[in-house]
Amino acid sequence: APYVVTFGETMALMSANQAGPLAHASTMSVGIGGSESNVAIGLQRLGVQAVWCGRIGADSLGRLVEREIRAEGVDVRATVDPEAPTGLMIKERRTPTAQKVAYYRSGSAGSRLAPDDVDPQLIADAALLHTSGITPALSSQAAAALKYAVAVARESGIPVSFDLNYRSKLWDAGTAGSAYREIIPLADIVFAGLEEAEIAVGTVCDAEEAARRIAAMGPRQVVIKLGADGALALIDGNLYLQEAHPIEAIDTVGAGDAFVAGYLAEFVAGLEPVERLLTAAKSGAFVCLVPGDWEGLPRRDELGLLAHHEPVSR
Ligand code: KDG
Repeated sequence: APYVVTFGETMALMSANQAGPLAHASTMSVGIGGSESNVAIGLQRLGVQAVWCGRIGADSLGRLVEREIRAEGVDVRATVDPEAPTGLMIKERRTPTAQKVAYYRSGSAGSRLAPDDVDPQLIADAALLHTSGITPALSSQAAAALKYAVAVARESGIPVSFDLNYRSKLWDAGTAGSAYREIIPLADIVFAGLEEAEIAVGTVCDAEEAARRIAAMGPRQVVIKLGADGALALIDGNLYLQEAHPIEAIDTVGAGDAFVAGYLAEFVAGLEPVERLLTAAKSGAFVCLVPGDWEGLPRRDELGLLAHHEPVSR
């Protein structure tokens, strides 16, 4: 059966249960989060087999990461690194509507991801390779792993998906921009928020201009994610606009990954751009409706729920 390969760092994720400064939080919830495993779980829930590769520490949080991703049906290929801890991310809900994210991941096992953690045969037999711009920001070793995986995919004729995923806490825009410009020409599908797209093209512009400039670097599918304003895509030279679902967002972290998972699930299934974007928008909306980076990701038979206004579906 066709499967999608993705890899990156997944961290343990702790979030305070109540709004307020973290210094006054008395209880926290423990979970996991990582852009690429979020996408893998999203694909899996939509019926596409996903494989996630990464590195975890030889610790309880590493077992948590592995167990949670595997519990979703994703095929987990995790290297256990005895020399580094599993990374940690902490979400602080400073006000009921404003969140802050802190990373405790420098030197983590996940950031030590290396080319050796990438199985070339696994990629050569896949339907698609999905990567994100978080990985090259983690370490030069992780950047090398990404370049190796992309090179293997290209040699094997496997489409490459790349989500720019800029994280200002990991690197600056200038460094990120040059890294993006190295990877974009090697990708078939590029996802970016407008600011991320501007970092890649090196100039302030609107979504359509950004998409055209990125497409000019090579990728035939460029999707600009605009959050509550939906998405704009340039696919094989044709322009598409997708509206976002009007929702009351509770936690927008992970919405981009959910969007990517929705798009890629339909791409792998051979569906047309309009359908890819529709499922992407629905999937993104679902994740915003509940706390957590990925927990709200929809199963295929739940996609219609967004249109329901009845509180109970029987
Ligand atoms: O897109 C959501 C991710 O950002 C989150 O789950 C954690 O991978 C993560 C990161 O590096 O921020």
